[in-house]
Amino acid sequence: MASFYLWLMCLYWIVLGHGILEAEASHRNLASLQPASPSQTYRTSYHFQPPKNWMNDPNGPTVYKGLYHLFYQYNPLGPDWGNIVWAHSTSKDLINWNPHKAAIFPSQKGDVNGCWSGSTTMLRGENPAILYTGIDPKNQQVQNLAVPRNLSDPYLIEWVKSPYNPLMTPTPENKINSSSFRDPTTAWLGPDGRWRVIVGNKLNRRGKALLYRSKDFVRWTKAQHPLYSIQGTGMWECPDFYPVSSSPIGLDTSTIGEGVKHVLKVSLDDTKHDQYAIGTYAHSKDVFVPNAGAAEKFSGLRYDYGKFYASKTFYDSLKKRRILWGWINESLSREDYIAQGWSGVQAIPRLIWLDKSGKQLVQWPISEIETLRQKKVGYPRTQLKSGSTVEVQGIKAAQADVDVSFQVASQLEQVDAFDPSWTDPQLLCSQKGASVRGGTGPFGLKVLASKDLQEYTAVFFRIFKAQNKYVVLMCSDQSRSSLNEKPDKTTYGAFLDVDPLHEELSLRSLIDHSIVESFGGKGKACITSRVYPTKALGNEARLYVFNYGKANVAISSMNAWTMKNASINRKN
Ligand code: DQQ
Repeated sequence: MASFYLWLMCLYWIVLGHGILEAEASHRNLASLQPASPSQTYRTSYHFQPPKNWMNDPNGPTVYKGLYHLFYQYNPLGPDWGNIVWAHSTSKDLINWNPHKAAIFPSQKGDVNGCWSGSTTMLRGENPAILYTGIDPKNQQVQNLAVPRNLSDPYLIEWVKSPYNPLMTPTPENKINSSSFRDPTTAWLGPDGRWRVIVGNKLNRRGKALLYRSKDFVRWTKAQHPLYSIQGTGMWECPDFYPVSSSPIGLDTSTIGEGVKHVLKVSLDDTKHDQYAIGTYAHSKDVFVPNAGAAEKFSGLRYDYGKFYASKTFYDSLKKRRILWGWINESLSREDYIAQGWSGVQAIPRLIWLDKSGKQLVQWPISEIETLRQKKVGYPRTQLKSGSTVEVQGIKAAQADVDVSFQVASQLEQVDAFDPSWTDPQLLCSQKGASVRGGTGPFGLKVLASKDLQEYTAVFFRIFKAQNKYVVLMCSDQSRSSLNEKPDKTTYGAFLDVDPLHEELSLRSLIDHSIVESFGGKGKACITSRVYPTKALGNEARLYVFNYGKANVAISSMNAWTMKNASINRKN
């Protein structure tokens, strides 16, 4: 650690001399080329997005001196991917954000062609350090370190880079492909006092989480074996590795011990899905051992079955919880998002923990989002008759939070049979969309709907009877979401591990102009979609609850709120 602090002292001198100042100047020049007036039509009201331009992965979210920090991949020059820097915002509540100048931008040989994704680690004494991928002059992916210049600044405005960068490089000896070596995780400290970090990689078609160890966070040695790898999965982007327990109380990233399970998440470049496995971290061998059946291709477990990628968790030491951030990209064509002048939003931060079954994770929007709830409409218990579509009136349906619970236990006589060959819920949802009548279901919500129902996004359930259990399917059907033919309207779906005979079926949707972020079964399955209505815009948008199944269903409770605008440097 001594060498680390010595380096930090030298760095003050070097940086104050010239390095950062020159880089800042060129950064400002680039910023002046940004397009003047981005389109507001599909901008969100309470999801995080910069005022204009391209945004992708959330980077290194953390909390420091009572302030939350979000860094993110950003193109200061325009609405398409490129010229990537780490943009930076801070917040007291994870909802309202203040923008700062970019924290990390090309200024060294080790990142002259881009500052790609990475993570923050709290070193001893709660000092933050960022490991990130730099793109070097040969366009090789290398791993770099940056630390705050002034630890007494809670805003962490200035970051200085290690003169030892790059700290991890691809070489012919280590057989690392220089175009598949990126996105270091938050590091964790082993019982032997050494830090560990994983970096995403692939060798041929084998996806890998390469493991590195270090005593001082500066000199890193590649371990003989990866933490984990799977043949045939392609490049693993943005890996994440963290401990969980079956309570919403989160664990610090370095926690190990009896009863602690670990999650390995990877963002699969091939499919653009964030998949995860639950298992054990065998720390004496430094390997991840997935639970039986959890490994192969991550057995289909996803954080979100819609649009949600390159996600990252952090341990919120303020509130003792683990929080998940994820990037929701556009469903517009490239041509259309460039014309729009911006691209990409961040999902609402989610609390994440292990389900009591131990088989999957559960997610729920952080409670701070409820401070934006404004006007509430509540409905008493009521029957939703077969074939009915009822408007939920009295709220601003284009920016709303709606939470509804259904009871179907007494309505399962007419339920359709489940065919065991139906293993792909997305395919099943696209074959059995919102307008395909079933025994019990489809029932759920029609959101961002036009008054004439020419446009709507349907988020709904459908129940089937398998041999000795009921199967619940949760779908988000975008096929009618817009009269505009051009956006991608793929239907999404997930199986939901809820027993409808004994449990209510809950659905919460966060609706925000062009985002529908839905949580089924109290967060056991999440589906996020981007939609671009042409009629159901602003005050013209409507919200309906519907039941197109043959059986009636009961709404046991339903509350809906208009959401206030968060202050995120956006339209008001
Ligand atoms: N985005 C970053 C990469 C990462 C990818 C570049 C994932 O570091 O692998 O912007 O979206």
